[in-house]
Amino acid sequence: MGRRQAGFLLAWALALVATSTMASAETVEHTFNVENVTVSKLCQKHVITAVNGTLPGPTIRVTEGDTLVVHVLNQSPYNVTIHWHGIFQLLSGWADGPSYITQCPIRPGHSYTYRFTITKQEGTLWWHAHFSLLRATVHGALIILPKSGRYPFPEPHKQFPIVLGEWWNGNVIDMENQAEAVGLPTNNSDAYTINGSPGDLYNCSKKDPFKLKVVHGKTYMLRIINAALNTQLFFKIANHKFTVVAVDASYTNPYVTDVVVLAPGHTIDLLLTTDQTPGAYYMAASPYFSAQNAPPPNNISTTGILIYDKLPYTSPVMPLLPALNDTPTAHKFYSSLTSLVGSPNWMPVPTKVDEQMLVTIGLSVSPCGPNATCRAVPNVPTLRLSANMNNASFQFPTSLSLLQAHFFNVKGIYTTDFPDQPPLKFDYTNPANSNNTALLFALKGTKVKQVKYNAIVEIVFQDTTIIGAENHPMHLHGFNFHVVGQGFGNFDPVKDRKKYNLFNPVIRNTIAVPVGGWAAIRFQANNPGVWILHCHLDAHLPLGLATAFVVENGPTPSSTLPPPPLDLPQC
Ligand SMILES: [Cu+2]
Repeated sequence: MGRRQAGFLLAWALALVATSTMASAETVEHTFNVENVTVSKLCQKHVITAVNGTLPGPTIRVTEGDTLVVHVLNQSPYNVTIHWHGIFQLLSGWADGPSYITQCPIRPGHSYTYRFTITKQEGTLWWHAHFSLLRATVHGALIILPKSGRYPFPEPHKQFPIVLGEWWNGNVIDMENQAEAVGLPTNNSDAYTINGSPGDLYNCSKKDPFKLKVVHGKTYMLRIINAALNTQLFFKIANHKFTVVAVDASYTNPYVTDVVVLAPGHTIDLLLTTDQTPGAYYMAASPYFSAQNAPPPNNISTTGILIYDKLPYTSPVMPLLPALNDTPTAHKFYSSLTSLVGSPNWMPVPTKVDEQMLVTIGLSVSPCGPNATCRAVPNVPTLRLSANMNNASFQFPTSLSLLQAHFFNVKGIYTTDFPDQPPLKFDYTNPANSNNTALLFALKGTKVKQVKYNAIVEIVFQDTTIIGAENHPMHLHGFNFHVVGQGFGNFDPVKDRKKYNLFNPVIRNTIAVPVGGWAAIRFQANNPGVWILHCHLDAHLPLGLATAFVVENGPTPSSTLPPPPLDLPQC
């Protein structure tokens, strides 16, 4: 065989290998029946709203490049929408799902088909309801497998989704309506859950904890999702270490730790090596609570059990979890993550910033509203608790979605005057702000920020101590962003910018802004549409901790948002 022929054969063999491991794009189709079902939990029977009768709902598995088609049939008595958390929705903004932002809700007895292609992302994401508090029980994992069939780390023996949740003994829709009527946030939850089960530390929950059966000496991938509504969660497995390899479906430099923390909305992919004495070990999640001047949450850990194969049952070892207010442990984890330069879909940090924004986030009070009596401020029935960004407390529209208003040029639904800077400069993190009534008030409105196609946006989120500082997990739809910096206290534009990581900052879709501190993010607005930016604590979203980006069309058909699908729900 001549050298040329051998070279050809080698090229052919490589091509064959490439075609055999590269998955070709497919259409993956699901039907979601959203319906009320009766379940037993914490010693009682409850009626919950769930997808296809399960909690968590069905796990969706796709390969990058696939088109996902989900027919949502709303057989529940409530309005519902489904959001595909972390999916870019390139030119498919009509499928993003937040109610009154990209669509009107799907009314009871109606249906809507979400259809979108998953491009340039792989890893663990999830789907959840984006109406009222329904995501408490309407959520599930969305796993995007790499098109190449390969990970930037050794192939794990097996992989498992671990969905952390939060449970209320009561109807969450009624709960939100009651809280809204009197201008207060919703009540704390009654339990946390791992894959739907509260676990051994809760009453009537010993029968059915989540069990993960493993064999000794293997490496497993856990795809952890925080689907809780209002609570950041620490997660540990007794005696075991983790190697974090991705967060929010973006690869990270391998980070070894025995504890991780996830804010609502976050996901973590980690590798777990079963290298301990064969036995039973608890996995456990407990709250990280940073809010000042707020009632502390339930502090009973949810547990599951890691069980090494072929063993007589032994009583599991319990991990020692961080304290409820262990901000140093949470911050160490969040600030130690870096992106894996050059890994699939990795993007360098945009350097030239077109839109520079400093945005305060925090609590406030706002008008109670006509014909209502509020109880948020003693003896002042005209004021409700609210939350705001740059002193604007977001009011959701009710007659049309923002995306429809933008696309069809309907005036009067929103205004484009969301401020780039706080309207009033003050010492944002001075503890004395908590009782400074001059800073308390925020007006309601539907203010958005409009940007040109492909604009580079930098947002510095600045927590305030008004009413009380708190770590708010800020989630942006439609884009990932680079977290170029974060810290405590007031952002210092000169000193803090010098310390930005512009080389390998972590890439996320949700940033837990340090309590009484700041975080700086950058993204490129390369997706025309309307994209909500909001606190992923469901206690704060209806209070108004949100705004939206209206991203204009670009110059070409491939940078222009197509018209809505014909079955887009009507308000
Ligand atoms: Cu918040």
